[in-house]
Amino acid sequence: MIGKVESFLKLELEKKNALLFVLIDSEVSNLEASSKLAQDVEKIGASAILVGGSSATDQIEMSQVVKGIKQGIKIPLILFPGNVTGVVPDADAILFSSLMNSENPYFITQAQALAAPSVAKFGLEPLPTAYLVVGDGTSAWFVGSARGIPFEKPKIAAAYSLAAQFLGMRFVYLEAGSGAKTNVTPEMVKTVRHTFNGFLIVGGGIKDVETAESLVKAGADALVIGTFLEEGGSLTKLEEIAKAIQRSK
Ligand code: 1GP
Repeated sequence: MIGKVESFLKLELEKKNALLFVLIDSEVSNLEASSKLAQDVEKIGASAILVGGSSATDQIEMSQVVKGIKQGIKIPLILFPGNVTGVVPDADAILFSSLMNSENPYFITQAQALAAPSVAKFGLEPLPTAYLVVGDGTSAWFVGSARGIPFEKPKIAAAYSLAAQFLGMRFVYLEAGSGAKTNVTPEMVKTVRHTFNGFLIVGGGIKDVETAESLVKAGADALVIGTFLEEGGSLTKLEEIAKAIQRSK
């Protein structure tokens, strides 16, 4: 069933060519900094805040950060769990993801089974997502025991995305990994776009307008940016990225 957050994202996508999601790692920024950051990025046009990541494992801290951020924003707060510890109350939705190209079944279905009762209990809207790790050497790749899809093999990413669609998943997240040196290529995004008829999220290593524009032109529906801000990137530049992707499809 399509819930409120998914409907909101679809509506946003009708108004804007592509959306900006900002990833906040609850273990990098403290509560105060995270709340302020979320409010600031909402003002410059971000459509959702993601909280989580594969290295965020302190559930108590995450819970506090989520609660704190939620009070100050109107855009959806979506959990982006790296494990069962990423499931906390007070968020609006969760990228209910299967790391489809993991070599460990735990990350494909077991963590999901362990987490599902809490997702229901906390009233989180599950966004059914195929999480595909591209390349190697990142935390998401290592922690998730992923057999990274080679950057230059877009057809493999497209095959996984089509499988995801056949399995009923409405979101695909092409992930190069947080702080990745190389982002997912526009060629891969284009190939997946031709195959996958759902909401296409792309993230990992995006820090400039040019890259962001090329990924959106290739067919990304939303870009996720995290490290750029963690490393002190300016809000002015993020706003330029937001404006560029909202008009460039
Ligand atoms: C990581 O895709 C997200 O899971 C965002 O990547 O931190 O490199 O922006 P960055």
